[in-house]
Amino acid sequence: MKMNAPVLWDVNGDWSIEEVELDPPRDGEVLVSFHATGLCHSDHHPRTGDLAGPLPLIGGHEGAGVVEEVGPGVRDLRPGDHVVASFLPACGRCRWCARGRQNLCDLGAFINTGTQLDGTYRRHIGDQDINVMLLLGTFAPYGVVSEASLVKIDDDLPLSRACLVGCGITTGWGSAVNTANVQPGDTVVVIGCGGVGSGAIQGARLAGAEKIVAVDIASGKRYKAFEFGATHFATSMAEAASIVGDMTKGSMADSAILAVGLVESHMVGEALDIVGKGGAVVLTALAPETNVTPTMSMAALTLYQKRLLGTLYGEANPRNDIPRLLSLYRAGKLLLDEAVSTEYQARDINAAYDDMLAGRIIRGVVIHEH
Ligand code: CXF
Ligand code: ZN
Repeated sequence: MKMNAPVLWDVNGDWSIEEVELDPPRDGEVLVSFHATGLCHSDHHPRTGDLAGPLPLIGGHEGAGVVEEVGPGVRDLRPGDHVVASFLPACGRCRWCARGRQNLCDLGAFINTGTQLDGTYRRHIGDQDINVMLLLGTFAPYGVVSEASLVKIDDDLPLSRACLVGCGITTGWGSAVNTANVQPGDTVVVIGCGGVGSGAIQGARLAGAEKIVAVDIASGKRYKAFEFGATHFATSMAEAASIVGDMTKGSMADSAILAVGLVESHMVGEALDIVGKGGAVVLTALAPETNVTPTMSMAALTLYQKRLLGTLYGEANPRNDIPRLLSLYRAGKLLLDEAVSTEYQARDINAAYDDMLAGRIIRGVVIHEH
C-alpha cells in the first residue's frame, strides 16, 4: 500500500512528507493503522546527530492505533484490536522478560537498526529502503511492526492519549516509582517538565512523595507542573537546590530525576548536589553518545553514599505497565489529557518540534489522517 509519511533524509534536515510504499506483514508482524503519535524528544536526536541512527528514517515511537491485518504466526492479536506501540519490544521468552524485566528484553539490541526485527525493510521509496525509528515509525499513518512491539489495550480508551504510555509517561513514571523507588513522605526533584518529566512528577505523587520540586527553564510550565502534582517549581537547578535545602533543613532530596531533553555534563553533578545522604540521581534522559565526561564530585558520591542510576523505559514491563497505567488514567489518577498541550497534523511536524524545543508545550501529539 502507499501512504504519505514524514521522512528525515539528512542530519540537520527537516522532516519532509513523502509517498512511501509499505509492504504487507510477514511472519510475526502486524499491519497497524496508527491513529496518533506522541512527539518525543528522542525522535529529534537523529536530526541533530545526538543519537546516530540510520537514514533515511520514518520517525515516531509513541503510537497507538488499530490492528488492520496480521501476518503468519501472530497469535495474540487480531484485526480490530486496539494497541499501544512500545518503543522497546518484549518477546516474553528471553531471560529478562522471564524475570519481569521486559525493558531489558534481548530484542532491545535491534531497536536502532532501522530495519524490522529480521533485518529486512517494509518501507520503500522507489528502490530506496526506508528505516524506521525504534522498530516502529509511528509518524506514518500505517506501520508494519512486530507483535513483540505491540500491547493490546481496551477499546474504550482514546488513542490520542493512550499513545503517551508507549514511551514518555511510562519512562517518567517508572523513573520515579521503580528506579528512584520513591517512598511515602519523600522529597523528589524532577528536572525537565516535558513528556517524561510530567510522568515522573505523577509517578512521585502516586508513590506518596510529600514534596515534589519540578525544574524547567520554561517558566510557563509552572502551572502544568502543579497540576501533575509538583509542590514547588524552579527554573534552575541552583534555585531548586536552595528550595530543597530550606525545606529539608539541609538534609536535601531523597531522589532527583533528570528528565531533560538532552543531558549535559554539568547536570549530573548539579543533580547529585540536590540529593542528600544515600540519595539517588536517576539518569532518564539521554546524553549525546559522544559525551563520556559527566562532571561531579566523586568524593561526595562515596562520602555521602549517593547513587547515580541509569534507567531505560523507567524499568517498566510494557505488557503489565501499559494496561496498568491506562487503568490509572481511566480512574482519573494518571493525567494524560493534561499532558497533551497541542494536537498537530503530520505535515506540521517540523513546527511541532519547534514548539517542543522552545518549551511551549508539554507533549505534542500528531493525529493521523487516513
Ligand atoms: C530512548 C531511549 C534509548 C534509545 C532511544 C530512545 N527512549 C525513548 O525515547
Ligand atoms: Zn521516546
